[in-house]
Amino acid sequence: MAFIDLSRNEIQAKLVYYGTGRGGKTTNLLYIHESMSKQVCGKMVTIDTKGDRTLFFDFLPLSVGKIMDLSIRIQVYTVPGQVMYNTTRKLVLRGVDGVAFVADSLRVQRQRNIESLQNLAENLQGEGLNIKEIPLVLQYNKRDLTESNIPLLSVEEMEEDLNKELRVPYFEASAVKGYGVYETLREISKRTIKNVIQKVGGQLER
Ligand SMILES: Nc1nc2c(ncn2[C@@H]2O[C@H](COP(=O)(O)OP(=O)(O)OP(=O)(O)O)[C@@H](O)[C@H]2O)c(=O)[nH]1
Ligand SMILES: [Mg+2]
Repeated sequence: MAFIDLSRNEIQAKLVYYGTGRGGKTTNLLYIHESMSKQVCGKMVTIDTKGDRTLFFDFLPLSVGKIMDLSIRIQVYTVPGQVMYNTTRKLVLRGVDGVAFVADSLRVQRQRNIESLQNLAENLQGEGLNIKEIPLVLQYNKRDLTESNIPLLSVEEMEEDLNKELRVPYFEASAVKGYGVYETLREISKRTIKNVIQKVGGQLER
């Protein structure tokens, strides 16, 4: 939940990486954690995993600079993508300010991507939020596999499946190689902070 702490001159916002199981949410955070300077990026906490499956969530705190003397802190979370962990996803989504939706480019995951986005819309609605209004970006992950023999969805197909109505920015990415990871984070952070400042500003004026 976004809030302003005037005693510490700080704004905090919550960002959630959402998407189907094994899509690459945790890998995005690991890449950010390994490659960002320690001044920006705090300690990554991973709560409960089984192999590479997130069972609860990952958490990464970022300090991304200042706006008008206020330090901007972003708390980044991932949800467990596996269908059966919906209760946990709802918990992690509580108080969310912005979402990066990580879609898996593997063709076999086509329906799961669509279902996961629908699940996001439903869970946001449960929080009183509208997927068409919340800061949101899409990431089409695993694009490095275009050079393999594994059947992938084209970007046009993913746009048709996921972004036809939303019309939000999308990024082609490879979380393992690191491309598209920062672009995704930068855009969703920018949108989220802008939104939070509007919300917080509105609260201060009241
Ligand atoms: N080739 C390739 N593999 C990737 C990429 N991103 C993630 N992976 C692999 O996909 C698997 C799942 O990645 P995770 O980051 O754990 O996926 P997740 O979305 O956190 O999955 P859950 O925790 O189950 O929701 C791992 O073996 C990763 O190494 C990518 O961009 N390219
Ligand atoms: Mg994970």
